[in-house]
Amino acid sequence: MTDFFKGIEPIRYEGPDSDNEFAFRHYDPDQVVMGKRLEDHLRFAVAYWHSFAWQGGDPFGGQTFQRPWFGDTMALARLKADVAFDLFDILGVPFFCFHDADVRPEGASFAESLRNLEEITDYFAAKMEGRKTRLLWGTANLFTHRRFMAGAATNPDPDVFAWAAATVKACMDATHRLGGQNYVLWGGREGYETLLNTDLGRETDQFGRFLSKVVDYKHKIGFTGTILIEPKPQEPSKHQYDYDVATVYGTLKRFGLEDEVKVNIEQGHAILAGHSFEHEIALAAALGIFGSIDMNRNDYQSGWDTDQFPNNVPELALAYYEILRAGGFTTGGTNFDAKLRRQSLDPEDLVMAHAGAMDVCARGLKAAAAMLEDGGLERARADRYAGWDSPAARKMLAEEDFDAIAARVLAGGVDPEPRSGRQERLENLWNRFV
Ligand code: XLS
Ligand code: NI
Ligand code: NI
Repeated sequence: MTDFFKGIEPIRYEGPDSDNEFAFRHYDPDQVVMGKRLEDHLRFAVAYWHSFAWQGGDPFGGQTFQRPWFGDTMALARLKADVAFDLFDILGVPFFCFHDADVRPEGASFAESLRNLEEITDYFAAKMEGRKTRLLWGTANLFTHRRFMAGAATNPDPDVFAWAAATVKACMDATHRLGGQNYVLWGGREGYETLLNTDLGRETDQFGRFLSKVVDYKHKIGFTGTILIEPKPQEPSKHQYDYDVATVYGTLKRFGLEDEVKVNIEQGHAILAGHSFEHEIALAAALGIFGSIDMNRNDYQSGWDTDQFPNNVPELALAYYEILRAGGFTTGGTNFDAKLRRQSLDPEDLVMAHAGAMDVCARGLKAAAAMLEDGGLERARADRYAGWDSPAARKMLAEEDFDAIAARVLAGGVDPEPRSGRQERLENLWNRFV
């Protein structure tokens, strides 16, 4: 153990009445809910970038955090890994996630960056031995360096496409080597700043070709994890091509990849796209592409991606309700793609931000499970659509053309009677569990 978190013991479950700041009040990893341990339901992951690489800057000011591992050497990258695994141990999280740029210094050439990544990958592999922490997903940072300012796969310059492809190959190799359960593509720069200089058709074609190559490479190396796209409507691009779940599904269908690629849905991105988190999850589940979640909220007033730790149990109850209805996570999990506020300087802040977020998620999931077990919402939903169970209704959907349907309506056998949607009653029901 390093001395960064000195004096902080591993966080344990002490129950709702505990006043120990360094304890879980709701997250008991071994508690069985709907036949599964909470740890196996929630599958928490710590995001390396916000917790260990981000320095606290905002558009008006630079670094606020002073961490002993900040700097561009391999020795500091190893120290960063040591501290990161200390945090994983303190929290008892089963997973973490990283980008290449979070974990290794950028080299003077592609080859040097690759060597650095491979060295750190070996270092991670050694640290993971004898530990429970696994890799939820790996990904490539194709947005920070200036070479990616006009996109990666969608760049007007084929050399950038090539650089991006070689980078994703390296990150998929690292993810595969570490037994990662998913590989994520978030295309922050895959979009445009102005249509005046953009060939939209060409760029989206390029994106499809790139994605097909990702899938081909996955099969070539025998990676059995899930390829995930993380939708976001904008920021940093003015318009991002992976706008939301519906848009991503359209792209996957267009390139015949809907059985190969799923989505990683981030709460803050859903809000930026004008949706609720549960909407995005429910739609992905309905389309058969639900994969994983990034569990970080936006500020509802600010209109950008503030990446805050979750703290709203009723909202999370609805999100986990949709996840449980869809059968729960398979390879996915709950990744805290969340960062401290830039004034939260202390090592304790990093621990308590995660511990509190894990408690909030546990409360949300338990409420969701209770709502499902109660069955009231599902009964009301089934009742609302019950008319479609009749043989006549099924026949209409499957076989009848407009002439046949119109003939039945004209013959007087059809006379719809409006029924209450019962929204307030259903909201009252939800409120009973949160
Ligand atoms: C940025 C994204 C990013 C992805 C990983 O808004 O959320 O952090 O999760 O590249
Ligand atoms: Ni994210
Ligand atoms: Ni985000």
